Amino acid sequence: MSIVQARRWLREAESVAVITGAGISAESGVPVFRGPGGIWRKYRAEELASPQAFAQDPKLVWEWYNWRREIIAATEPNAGHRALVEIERTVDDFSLITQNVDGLHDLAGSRHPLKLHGDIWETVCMLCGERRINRDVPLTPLPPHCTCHPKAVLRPAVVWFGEALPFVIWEEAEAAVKRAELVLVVGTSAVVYPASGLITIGMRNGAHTVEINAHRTPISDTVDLCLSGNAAEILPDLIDAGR
Ligand code: BJW
Ligand code: ZN
Repeated sequence: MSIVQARRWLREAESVAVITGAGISAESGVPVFRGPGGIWRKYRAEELASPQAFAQDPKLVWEWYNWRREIIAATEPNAGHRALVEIERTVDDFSLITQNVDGLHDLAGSRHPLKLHGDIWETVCMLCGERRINRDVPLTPLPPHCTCHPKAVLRPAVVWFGEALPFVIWEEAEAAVKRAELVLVVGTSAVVYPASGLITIGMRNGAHTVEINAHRTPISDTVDLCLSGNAAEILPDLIDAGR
């Protein structure tokens, strides 16, 4: 089986769900979490992306986000992000589910990316709960504070380990993979739950599943088809001779 088969599934599907991870933004220059380039200073994502880490050292965690915001602010969507916008234009029932917080799907023109893990360009007040868009790069002083109270600390509006995913977005994502005839899984190590559980839900509900990844992952043996390589090349190739 090959990309020809994937093109056929894409052409024939009336309902398509795409699940993306950090790998789709790699070609734009955004570091992935796991594997080469996934370490910041000496820390892994699992050590920083948690409420406990933030409670212990909010400045350190914000420094990590500042570093990432600086990198992301200088990037642009790549051909992979743009190919998904093209696919969205041609499929009646299309859902884009992303674990990414970088906002590159929005910038590319995707209409309604379902952001499972939040948005790095938003802050939320730990005291009053107000969410705000904030594009300051770098953000200073650290940690930033809310205007509601001198001691009210802002955190990034993202989902950390041990925290629940936004309920309504999760419900939409789950419904989308249940309806989907084709689930495309792009650039994710598929090790973080519950996001990776969406792939299994799609499979159980009869979707064809296609993984696009530079390396093999724990789901490579269970999906219907693996397309091995760079998402920024494979996604455009998928639609070239497609619809
Ligand atoms: C390319 C490429 C190219 C490169 N082209 N490909 C034990 C077992 C199972 C589960 C658990 C467990 N212990 C704890 C859990 C649960 C935990 C979890 O899953 N942990 C695992 C790590 C073990 N999950 C949670 O805690 C979640 N919440 C939860 O379960 O809540 C329960 C609850 C219910 C009710 C009330 C309360 C609680 C929350 C998970 C949140 C994850 N958050 C992060 C940070 C977000 C904010 C931020 O960005 O800072 O999300 S962690 C990080 O990982 C980030 C990502 O979205 C996520 C996934 O990473 P992703 O996208 O897959 O990236 P990588 O780097 O892993 O992979 C990149 C891939 O791209 C690779 O495969 C490359 O090969 C590929 N690639 N270049 C194509 N050019
Ligand atoms: Zn506040």
